[in-house]
Amino acid sequence: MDILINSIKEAVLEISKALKYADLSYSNHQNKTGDTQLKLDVLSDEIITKKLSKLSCVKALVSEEKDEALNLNENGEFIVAYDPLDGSSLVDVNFAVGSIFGIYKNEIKPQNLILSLYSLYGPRLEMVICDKTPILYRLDENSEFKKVRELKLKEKGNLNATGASQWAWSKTHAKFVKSLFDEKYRLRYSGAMVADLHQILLKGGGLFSYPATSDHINGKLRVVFEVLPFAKIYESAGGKTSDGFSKSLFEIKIDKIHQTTPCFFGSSYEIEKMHTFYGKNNE
Ligand code: AHM
Ligand code: MG
Repeated sequence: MDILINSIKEAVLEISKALKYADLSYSNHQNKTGDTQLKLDVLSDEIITKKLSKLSCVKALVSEEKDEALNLNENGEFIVAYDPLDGSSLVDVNFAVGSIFGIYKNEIKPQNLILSLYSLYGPRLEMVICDKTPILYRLDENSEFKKVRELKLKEKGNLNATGASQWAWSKTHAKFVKSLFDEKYRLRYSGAMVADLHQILLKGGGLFSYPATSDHINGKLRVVFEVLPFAKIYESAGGKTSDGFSKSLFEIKIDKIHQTTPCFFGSSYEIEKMHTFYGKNNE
């Protein structure tokens, strides 16, 4: 596992360098979810693929930017699922973006997710690595990731990040979001889940949600390489997750590698409050 984590760190460093100077234009291809790929999405995917393909412990790679799983070593133990550059449409405005990784043992099932990692390319380069508890690392002047601290969520926060178009929200979701603002929650939403979830996690609490909408009834965010890696991190930090109805995002059944789901991540208070709205008035 250490070899795998080190290779991911090397890939993250390389992506961070590419972000500074590489071409910001679009390619001619769409990924499986229909997004036109930026050249940077493709380059980040290639950097990760090149690094991880060298490892005999890697059974397969599953990427947001690949239509199918890339099978590597039949006897490998780990399937690495990743979003190579989350929030990539924000690189042109110079916002923070990141890479998200979920390491599954033998087979892609929620219970088999044994390690989650993400990087955040902001003013500093940071990584969070979580097996049992999420730990924050920051790159130092010698290009080494140094441990900063363990991350824990409080019972309740005061930030609210909710995605998608408001015209497409359900009435239930709109009422729930309003109830948080009525409680003096403050709006924080950049459009890169990796940066928005990182902010809530480091500030100690709040809610991030990407609900089901009238145009996308299963939400937008992808289960295998976006939602479950963060669900592990939030639950390990003492928070809670749900798809709006479930007790945890880990209850989900995975049928397809590019499957999406509505998702809620937060401290206990916000998720419990969400259930009081979604449980009663489902309209
Ligand atoms: P990406 O992986 O193609 O960058 O898309 C995922 C991103 C998330 O990071 C973010 O939370 C969401 O899409 C934003 O979508 P919206 O603008 O609909 O709120
Ligand atoms: Mg993404």
